[in-house]
Amino acid sequence: MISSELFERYRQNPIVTANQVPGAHSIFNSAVIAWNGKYAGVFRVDDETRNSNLHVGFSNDGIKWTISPHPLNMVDEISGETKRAAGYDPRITELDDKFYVTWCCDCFGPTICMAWTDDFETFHQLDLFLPANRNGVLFPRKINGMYTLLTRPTDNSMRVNVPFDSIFCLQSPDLKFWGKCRLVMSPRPNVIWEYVKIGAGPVPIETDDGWLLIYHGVLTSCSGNLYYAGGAILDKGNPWKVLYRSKKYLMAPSTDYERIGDVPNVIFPVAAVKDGSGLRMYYGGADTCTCMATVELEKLVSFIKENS
Ligand code: BMA
Repeated sequence: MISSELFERYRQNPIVTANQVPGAHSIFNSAVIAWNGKYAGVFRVDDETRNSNLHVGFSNDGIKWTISPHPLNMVDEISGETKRAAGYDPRITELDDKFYVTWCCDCFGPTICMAWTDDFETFHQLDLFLPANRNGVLFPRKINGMYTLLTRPTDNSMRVNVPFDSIFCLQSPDLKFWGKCRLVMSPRPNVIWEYVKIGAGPVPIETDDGWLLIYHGVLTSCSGNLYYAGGAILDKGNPWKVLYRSKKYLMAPSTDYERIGDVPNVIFPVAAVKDGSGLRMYYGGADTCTCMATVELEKLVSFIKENS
């Protein structure tokens, strides 16, 4: 038995597999957002050279997706050039009538990229963040007049274990100058499922209790890293202050599509979309496919508070 089964996995998971894009090796860790009464997404598509690209996708119901066969190009706001958006693990934030995509690319180690679009056709890329850095997640509104981003500083060891393990918060008046760096949270040594490292997952959701943050937590075992979903509530005005944080994980890899794949035993949450009183969480399964699970928002917040 895995956990309290707080989330209900979609029965026909995985919802997106490599078969949906010609030449794809895998499609996972992909971001989804409600858009114009439908859904839009930015998908991580690893190709047959094992490079990671971003592709846009559209869906009427958030479940059956049409994904562009072509990697996404971005207009670089600095140089004016159009170039392929190589990278991985995108998130999408709706903020001030625009959609901001944050993702990770390799530039002297992993770092965070950011771009905006208002039509999911043309994407305008902004400056890179300082490497090495991962899991950049932009809040969906300014906090005290400042754009606010969660991030995890890391080292430049690309895709292996990192000595930096904690989530930080940065603020900016203009999406260009970032500072006011604050530690949000570190792994808790006595909470085994997240003792190695943690990273922000979906864009935080504002609730009466504070910002709901779903994150990933990593446990290193004899057979490698296991990735779990965890949950915390952050203070609304001071999001670096953690009000509640569940000692129990929210979801653990347990199905075949989470346990078997390129990297086994991985649940990597990247998007959470409100659906009435519920939440749809989109996550990567075993670094291979894209999956969905649902939960009642109130139930999730209570679970985090009760297990804090
Ligand atoms: C992280 C990232 C993710 C991946 C996870 C599990 O470091 O590379 O893209 O899903 O590892 O392999």
